[in-house]
Amino acid sequence: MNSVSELKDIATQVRRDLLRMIHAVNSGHPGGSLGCADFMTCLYFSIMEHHPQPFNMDGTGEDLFFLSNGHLSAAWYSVLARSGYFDVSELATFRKLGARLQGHPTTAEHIPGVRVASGSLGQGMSVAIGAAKAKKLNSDDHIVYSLHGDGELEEGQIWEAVMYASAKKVDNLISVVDCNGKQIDGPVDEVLYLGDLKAKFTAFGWKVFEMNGNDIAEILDMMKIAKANTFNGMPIVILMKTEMGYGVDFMMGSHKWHGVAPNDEQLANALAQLPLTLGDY
Ligand SMILES: Cc1ncc(C[n+]2csc(CCOP(=O)(O)OP(=O)(O)O)c2C)c(N)n1
Ligand SMILES: [Mg+2]
Repeated sequence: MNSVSELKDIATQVRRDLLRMIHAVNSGHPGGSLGCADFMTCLYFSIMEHHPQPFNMDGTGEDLFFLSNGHLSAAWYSVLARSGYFDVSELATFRKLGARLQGHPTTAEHIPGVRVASGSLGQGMSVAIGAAKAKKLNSDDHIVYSLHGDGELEEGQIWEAVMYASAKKVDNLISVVDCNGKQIDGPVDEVLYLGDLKAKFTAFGWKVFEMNGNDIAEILDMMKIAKANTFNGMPIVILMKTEMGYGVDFMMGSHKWHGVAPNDEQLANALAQLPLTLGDY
């Protein structure tokens, strides 16, 4: 169990990693990745019971995580490497031809930690529900987590999955929505207003929690509460408020950094705001 200050240091290193990875190939998605770095760090370094080595594709006997908003791959790969799934030096191959660390995660490359391809938005909740149901059928008493973008909730498949999960009492599932209010083309409210998400999920029969996803202590507290509410007949969703680009002042507050790489000068400026903690890859 890592302390809040240790988790903060890891999240800072994850932010450095993902910015350097994206900068090196001049492509990727820094905004959402920076916003969700705290949550992913908490998940892999404190919340989940998981076994990086040897990696077991079946995931039997451990908690599972599915990244449905697969464009946040840079943050996820960093967290996977830093938590022991593969060597951190491999982060230098991000998005390169033939590399295992593709821009959107795939399974064909057999990268440890990745159990399903993602990037085509809307599919990950259905996947997570399937995995959660499989755990129940196998009497495997573990939890399945999934992460989704708020823009991603505009996909119809999400709402079919939401409806299914409560009707079938999939209560070993904790889905988290990255509520950064932004998506590729602008503010979510302007692209397609989602309305009152808390009321919607509640109406669909889910237990709803809210938290600030850029406050590590709050993430730990709320995830503990969410966990305590599993196996209670209802699926759980956490509406996680984050800031796109969190941790780098000039990347915050706009959707502009959804999918744009920093140039040399911007990288240097960003890294100056994120002190080295664990050592760069
Ligand atoms: C099915 C599908 N449609 C469109 C896209 C293109 N796309 C990639 S990211 C994105 C925006 C998603 O918004 P959000 O989930 O809020 O992610 P954020 O911008 O906050 O990282 C879109 C439309 C996609 N990846 N998959
Ligand atoms: Mg968003």
